Amino acid sequence: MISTLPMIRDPTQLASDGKPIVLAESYAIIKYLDRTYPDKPVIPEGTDALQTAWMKFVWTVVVSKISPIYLPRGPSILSERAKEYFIRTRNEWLGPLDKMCPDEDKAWAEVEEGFSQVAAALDVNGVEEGRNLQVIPGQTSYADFVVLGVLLWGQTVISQEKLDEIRNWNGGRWGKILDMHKDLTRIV
Ligand SMILES: N[C@@H](CCC(=O)N[C@@H](CS)C(=O)NCC(=O)O)C(=O)O
Repeated sequence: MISTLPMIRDPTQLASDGKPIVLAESYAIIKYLDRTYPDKPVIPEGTDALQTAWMKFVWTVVVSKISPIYLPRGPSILSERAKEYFIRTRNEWLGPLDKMCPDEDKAWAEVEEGFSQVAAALDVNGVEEGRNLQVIPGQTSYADFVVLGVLLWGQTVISQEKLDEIRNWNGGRWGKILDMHKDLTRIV
């Protein structure tokens, strides 16, 4: 049984029981999509270790710091039914949402420091011709989606003013990254 999001149902591919493929777990979903639709792989051949290590790095320095800011804002964008589920389960799993981020200014400072670490890691690619906007220059891959995911989550729960501030951190790096992927990241 599927119990987490993201999940996909692919009606064009049938499993051995004749039913459409249904999958959860982000990494399994990506591997499936790359295998089934190989035109634009998001995990280029031979880069699984790199992609996974990058995901863990961004998780440690940014996602773990920004989640206590984002999560308590989650209910504000949910329907009544989803809101009840979200608050109940997050309180149970993570502790009270309203006590998750006692000092927001301090939390944002840590997030900014985390983004700076990601920017510094990208700069190792070189800074010319947008080389520091992608983990693999010239090729959007899963590792880029990890950062984009954090920014898109922000678009749903924080103010435009704060988003603009983030876009401008590290010389406007995050705004450039969002803009270069705007066709992929439109929230519908
Ligand atoms: N390892 C899973 C984790 C996914 C996950 O934790 N998703 C959360 C939402 S962001 C979820 O569905 N939680 C279960 C719930 O809310 O009932 C993946 O990478 O897809």
